[in-house]
Amino acid sequence: MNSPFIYNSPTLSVDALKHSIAYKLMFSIGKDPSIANKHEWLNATLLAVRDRMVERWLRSNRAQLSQDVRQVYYLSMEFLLGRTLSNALLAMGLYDDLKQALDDMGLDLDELIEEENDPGLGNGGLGRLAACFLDSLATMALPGRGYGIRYEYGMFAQKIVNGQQAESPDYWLEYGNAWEFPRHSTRYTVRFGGRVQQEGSKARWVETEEIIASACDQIIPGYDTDATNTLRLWGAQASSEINLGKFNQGDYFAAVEDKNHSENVSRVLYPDDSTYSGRELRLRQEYFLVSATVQDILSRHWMMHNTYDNLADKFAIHLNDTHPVLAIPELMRLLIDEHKFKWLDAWQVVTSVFSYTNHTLMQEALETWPVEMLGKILPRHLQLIFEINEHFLEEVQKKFPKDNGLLSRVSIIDETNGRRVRMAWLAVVASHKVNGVSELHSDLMVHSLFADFARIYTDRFCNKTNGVTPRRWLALANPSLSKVLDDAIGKNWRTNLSQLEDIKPQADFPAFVQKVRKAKLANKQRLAEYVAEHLDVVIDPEALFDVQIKRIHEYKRQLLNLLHIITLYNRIKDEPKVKRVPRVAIFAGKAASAYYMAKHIINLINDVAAVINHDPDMHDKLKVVFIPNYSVSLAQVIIPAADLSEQISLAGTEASGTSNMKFALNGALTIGTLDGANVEMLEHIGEENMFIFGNTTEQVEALRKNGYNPREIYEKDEELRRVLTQIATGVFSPNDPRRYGDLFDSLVNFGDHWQLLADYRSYVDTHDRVDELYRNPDEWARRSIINIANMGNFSSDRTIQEYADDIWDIKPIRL
Ligand code: 26V
Repeated sequence: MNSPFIYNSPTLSVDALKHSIAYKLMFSIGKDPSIANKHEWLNATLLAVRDRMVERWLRSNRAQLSQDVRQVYYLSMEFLLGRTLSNALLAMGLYDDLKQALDDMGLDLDELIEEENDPGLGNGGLGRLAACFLDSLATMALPGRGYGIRYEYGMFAQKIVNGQQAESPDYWLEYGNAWEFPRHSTRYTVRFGGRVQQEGSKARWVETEEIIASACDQIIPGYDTDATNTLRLWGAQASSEINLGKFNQGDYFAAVEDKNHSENVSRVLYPDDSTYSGRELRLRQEYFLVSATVQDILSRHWMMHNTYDNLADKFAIHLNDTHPVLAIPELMRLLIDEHKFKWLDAWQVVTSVFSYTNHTLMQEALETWPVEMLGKILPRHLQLIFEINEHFLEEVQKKFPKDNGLLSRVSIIDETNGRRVRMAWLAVVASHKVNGVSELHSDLMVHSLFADFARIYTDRFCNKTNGVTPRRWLALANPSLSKVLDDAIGKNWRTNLSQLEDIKPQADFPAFVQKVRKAKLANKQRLAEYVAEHLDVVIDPEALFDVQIKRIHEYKRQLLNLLHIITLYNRIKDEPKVKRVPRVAIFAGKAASAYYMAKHIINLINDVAAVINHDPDMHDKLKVVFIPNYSVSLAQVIIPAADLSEQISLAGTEASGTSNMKFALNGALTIGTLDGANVEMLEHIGEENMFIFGNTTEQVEALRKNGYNPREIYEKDEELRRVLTQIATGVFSPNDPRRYGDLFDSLVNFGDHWQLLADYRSYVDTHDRVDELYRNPDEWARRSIINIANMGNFSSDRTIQEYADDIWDIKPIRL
């Protein structure tokens, strides 16, 4: 390693960077450059880069304070940020200088970038959306802050052992987190338990257990602007370090037990996005987030305005799903109990500041808490929720005196189900706007889950179709394609994605088409290298890369994808000599650890992969890979390499999807159902440029209603019958032939809840059309370009602009 003090390429910025990195290494990390390891160099680099963001940050914050604009607080239990270094370099235009600086010091920037950990502080779509939103807010200079929890352990790490998912803890803080600013003096007490003491009309919440929430800030840089935002994450600290009583009695372990109990609140992310678990620790986490956040919001407001009279003018609070819904009674409590508000005045504030996004209609993911548990952990909040409910039901009764069942259906307290608090109902009642995340989803929302509420509140519900940030999902993830785009239309698409339309005319120019194809090939090579290195499977970059990466869920139907792959396997087996389009089927995704079926599907994918990849007849025709430990960083490698994007959920079940957008933006063609945002993508991209198949939401519902007979389909479709029989009889699990008998049963004998069999034939036939098109590479590339060109609408900048205008009423700050 060269000495950091030999400067041999002196541009000002490069020199300054070298100096700062060496300085950080020695004086912040305390390491001699001659013996520092790569994590220490990485941390020194992160700190040097961070310094360069701080100035912008301070300036932004100062501007925000002085302009005294209304701002939004985005509350989310999850933020899936992905790696930060590369994004910060992109935002500040520092990549080339830093590359040079590190090169001069004998270090490779790209290697360091890969060394940074990827904080998995989210489950999937909802958490990643929150991260895209922060990026857009910052880039558009919109005044907003994210609030979340600083989990010590993120989403578990996934390994595949004997074809099965194995989970291990993800301690993402192993080498520290250079990006964060611990705010040791921004601390709030969060209370639990105790009881409510009534003193006349005044309620006092007493005898509580206390935990300290301590703030950690991270800078969210905007792209190519001085504007930045802040993500504030709360960590739990025990209110007293050790129990002195027990300590003095010599019981040291018992003395620290209480401390552990308190700090468990921010220990680990709940890695389950499929079923709502009703665990007390989860409830404590949710309250921990919102109590600290609402206290912080009020204290900041007081600092700026010295009054609480103008709360609703100055901020909006957004609830990312129902997980932070306790912010509603928490704000009520603080206003009434601590700041002497009258009930109705407090309610007035609440209903003007809150808004809520629904991200799923799936019954099993909807949060409801037992009244008894809420009463035990948050007695005062339960009382307030009852009061809110009373006021609300009274209003409904007045408005719809004749509708008999209505009151019990809309009551925030579900009396039919062992008395539970319906968090989504509370969110709807208290928010001035409620949105879904795609047109189809928003529509279904007001016709199913919230149908009664849509009658009560006629202008509360709206749609905000999701989007993704082009900075991470095109500029960072796909430098090869970005370069082609830059050469063709300039660089401004990064902040104005609609400009991609300007490449449309070029779709007919062979030179441009060749460039796009070359970029795709480079990305496929990059992925092939990753797969060779990590899975020891050789895949051909010329083959069709057919990709499904997302959480493993029955409704997302990875199993349908697999049925098609086995169909192909059989066709090749039957006619090994026939020339075919070579395919690589690529899967990645985690299954919640208690979700038996999802884990079983992972097992089957790997078993099928083992058989196919070892069969000489399949050689060069078909390969299957399951890439373990899916993450944001992996997505950035896989998505740009995809030819075909699998978006095949049962119509009416995927609220929006966002990887569908990332794939198309990177030039993959979509095979998909008319579900979530696929529907709107179709409107923009055009039928000829997508592969749409399967039943529509209406057809799905009709089948559900009028009786659906999967066995009949199984018996009539010969190819399908063969595939299912193979699965059931152990063709892919010869050592354990009954292993997948239950999967067979669930499809053929137990109703096929997700209607895979109903869509199988149209799916397989559509895949045949995919093959057909892939045989014509220029035409494929042309359609891929049309896809890219039409993705302008799906930037999260567009989404955030709509939230800003229609929900939050916020305007950019001037810098
Ligand atoms: C659900 C639950 C259930 C209770 C326990 C904890 C927990 C944590 C996360 C979730 C997430 C379910 C909602 C979700 O992620 N929805 C996804 O949101 C994306 C962004 O709007 C959307 O694109 C996906 O279609 C939707 O599935």
